[in-house]
Amino acid sequence: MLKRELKEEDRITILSGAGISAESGVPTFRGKDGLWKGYDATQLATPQAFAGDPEKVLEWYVWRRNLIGQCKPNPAHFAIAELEEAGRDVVTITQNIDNLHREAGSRNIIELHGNIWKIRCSAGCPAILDVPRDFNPPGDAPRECPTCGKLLRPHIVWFGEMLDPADIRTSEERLSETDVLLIVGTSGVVQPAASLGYIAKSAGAYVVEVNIEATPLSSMADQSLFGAAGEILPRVFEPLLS
Ligand code: BV8
Repeated sequence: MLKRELKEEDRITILSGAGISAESGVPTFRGKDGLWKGYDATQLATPQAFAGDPEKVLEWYVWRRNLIGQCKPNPAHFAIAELEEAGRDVVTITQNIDNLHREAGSRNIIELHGNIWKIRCSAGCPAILDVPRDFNPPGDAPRECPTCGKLLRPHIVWFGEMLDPADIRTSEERLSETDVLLIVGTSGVVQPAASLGYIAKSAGAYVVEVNIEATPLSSMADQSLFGAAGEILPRVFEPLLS
């Protein structure tokens, strides 16, 4: 499968996007089903949308939690988790907020854009709260900050918001010492996540893109594997899992 043989001592990094969860039933952002409940994510996943109509944004996340709550990890998520469980040096840097890498068993995860099952105070109180999976009504979440009473918001990086500098730093450090980078299921459009792959490339990593189609990142990749992540990843990692 890979032109470069995977070695047991390889430091492997995965940079994943919405496409790795497509086979789990989570809509992608820019694919054919890319509209979330008819909304353009870039119009609703913004601090301005939340400031202007918080109820509409919160209701959209309730709808998304309900949908994502019914989705299960697919063989792509499990293949990465199995590598980690086999003791390989694997880190997953994901743009996804669906928690499916964790639910598949991965633990070395950097969630660049947050997690849909976490909420935090919209006025800046430090606590990050978990949204109970069995909340009633399903998918909904507590509304008031227990500290200050202000509205709670998803612990998610919206468009126009900075990523956590610690996540960026940790990602950059990892990518600068990565032997093999797999860029899986991302259209390479959203910044600064889309540019992270270049750090590994310039540090000498072997870069593999896994996608159903070419993207702006394809020209940087040493090898492009076209197809569904759920079919490709188990085959790519098979030599390290047998
Ligand atoms: C910021 C949470 C700056 C929300 C998300 C240059 C530099 C810096 C910023 C910018 C810049 N240019 C533009 C910007 C602004 C913006 C941006 O990038 N806009 C885009 C639309 C052009 N970036 C930001 O706003 C970021 N913030 O940089 O702040 C700043 C500076 C100073 C002060 C203040 C701020 C924040 C971006 C984070 C946004 N939040 N998610 C939510 O989900 O509710 S991003 C969102 O898009 C998701 O996280 C998603 O993962 C991500 C990226 O999309 P993809 O994952 O790639 O998904 P997509 O649908 O596009 O593609 C799916 C791919 O999978 C396709 O290629 C498809 O072919 C493939 N596929 C499908 N099925 C399969 C498959 N592959 C394999 N197998 C399959 N089965």
